[in-house]
Amino acid sequence: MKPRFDLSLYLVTDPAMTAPRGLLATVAAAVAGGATLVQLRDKDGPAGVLIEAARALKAFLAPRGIPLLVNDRVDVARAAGADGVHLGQGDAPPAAARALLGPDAIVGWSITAESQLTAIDAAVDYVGLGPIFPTGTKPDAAAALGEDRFAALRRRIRVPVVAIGGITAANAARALAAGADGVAVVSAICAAADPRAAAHDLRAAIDAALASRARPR
Ligand code: TZP
Ligand code: MG
Repeated sequence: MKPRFDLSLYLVTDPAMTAPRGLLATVAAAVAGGATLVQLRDKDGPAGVLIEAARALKAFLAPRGIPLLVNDRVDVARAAGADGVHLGQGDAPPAAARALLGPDAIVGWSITAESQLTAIDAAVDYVGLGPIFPTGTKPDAAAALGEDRFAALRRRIRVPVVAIGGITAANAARALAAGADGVAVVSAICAAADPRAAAHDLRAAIDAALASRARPR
């Protein structure tokens, strides 16, 4: 069965930002603070290093019921027994990943523009939409969508959507108000002096925003 996944506070790791503390320690702190999903993202890591890192993360996360996804690398996800992949426009198409990983894998897909909406097919479990706000973390990121464009695109997507790009505890509620089901963050947790506290602050902002959205007006 496909594992249940909760997009509400999605940690995306960065090798340079997690280096001082260590990847596993940073992920553990984020989980203690309330992260619900983890993506191993390392654009330059050799396959062997990535597989080892993914295996260590999977061993930590699985007993806690938190799925592990791997950015870009279907081969690494498969070798490490990760729960799925997160793919972008330049990666293997979702249907190809699905064929390799099977029906139970979680397949995420990045969308940055309206022209990409038609490529969302049945293999896609959720969409990462962004950047919603300006970000310094991804130098080749498209220009920030802003909340209004984000909301307009989100309304045309039938699967769950996680917002990404420049999200912090201070603006997470705005991403959720624009229709996101959750927020994905890199620097707000990985570069924080205290990643657990940072995740906790995000968690509080998200929970408050989701609760106010659920309340009938
Ligand atoms: N994809 C779109 S923006 C982004 C990615 C991976 C980087 C988000 O990083 P941050 O530090 O949360 O702005
Ligand atoms: Mg990619």
